[in-house]
Amino acid sequence: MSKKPRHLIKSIYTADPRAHVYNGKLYIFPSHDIDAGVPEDDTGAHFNMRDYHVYSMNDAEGEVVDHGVAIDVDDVPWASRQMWSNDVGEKDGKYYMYFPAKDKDDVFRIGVAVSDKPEGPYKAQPEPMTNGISIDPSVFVDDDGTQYVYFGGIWGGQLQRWKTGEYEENDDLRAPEEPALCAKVAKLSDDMLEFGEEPHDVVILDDYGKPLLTQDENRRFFEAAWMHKYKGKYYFSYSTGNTHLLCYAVGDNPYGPFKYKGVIMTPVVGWTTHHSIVEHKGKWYLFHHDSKVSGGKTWLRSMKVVELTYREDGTIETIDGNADE
Ligand code: FUB
Repeated sequence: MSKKPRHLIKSIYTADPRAHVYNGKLYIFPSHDIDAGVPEDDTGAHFNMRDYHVYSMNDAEGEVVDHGVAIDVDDVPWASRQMWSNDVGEKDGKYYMYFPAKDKDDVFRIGVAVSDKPEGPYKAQPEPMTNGISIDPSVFVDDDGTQYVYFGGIWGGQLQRWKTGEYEENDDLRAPEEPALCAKVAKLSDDMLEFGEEPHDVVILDDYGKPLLTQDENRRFFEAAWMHKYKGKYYFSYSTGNTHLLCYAVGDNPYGPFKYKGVIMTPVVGWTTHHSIVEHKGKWYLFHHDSKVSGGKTWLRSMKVVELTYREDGTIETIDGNADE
């Protein structure tokens, strides 16, 4: 594969692709963007998605199979709107989709839905997960089989409303010179339906061992948390949101702290940037999205893939978000 990103699907709009290898194949779990006619605002109300499709590929260069709708917002008893970025984990042959949506009080919560197959259909649990707050859940399985979910997103993702541990309708972030709000991580329970522990903060440190500050908008966490392991190190990657970068930080265990290392991808066309990183058949891939196909409409994105290159020292070569195959 050339090292320029290529679009995977143009028949419908797909975003936030989370990729995993199940049964030897690449499965992709994206959001399904639609033109719902909701005016654009700072909370992201125009991202008014209502269902998820699942995709699979035998390899990253190959054909993309659309398995159709895996679950719709009407199938989720507690949800009202905005089915944002989801992800799917596996245990003992069952598949668990973690997804955010606004509940009937317009608060983002994270729920679980279960299937016998990666492509679904998925059946939702009646209530969101306890402590399942904010957006963008992603699943990471460590070599010992322990499963973790990373999650959270500021601004429209409402993480700032949980600053005190309780929900408050207050969108103030921490002060500019204070440590930035962090993504969260928690082990999953044995039945995969709840967290098996209180969520921890995912702290990102600068070169001097100090947590990144709220004002450090080119490096601090905004949304799209993802974890992968490369040569025994834990790579936490994420979007910086309003500065439109995909960045990464490296640590020695799944909880961190993680030391900031650099930019994986420069800004793409569109406001959001989002991704996953996965190894398949001996190569590493970055799945991501941009808004080129829709002519720049931020809420109508299209998923893409590009091969990722690690340098000898374990750092990642920065990819030009604007280049195309
Ligand atoms: O797709 C809706 C939201 O946009 C996601 O949850 C964010 O990460 C951003 O990509």
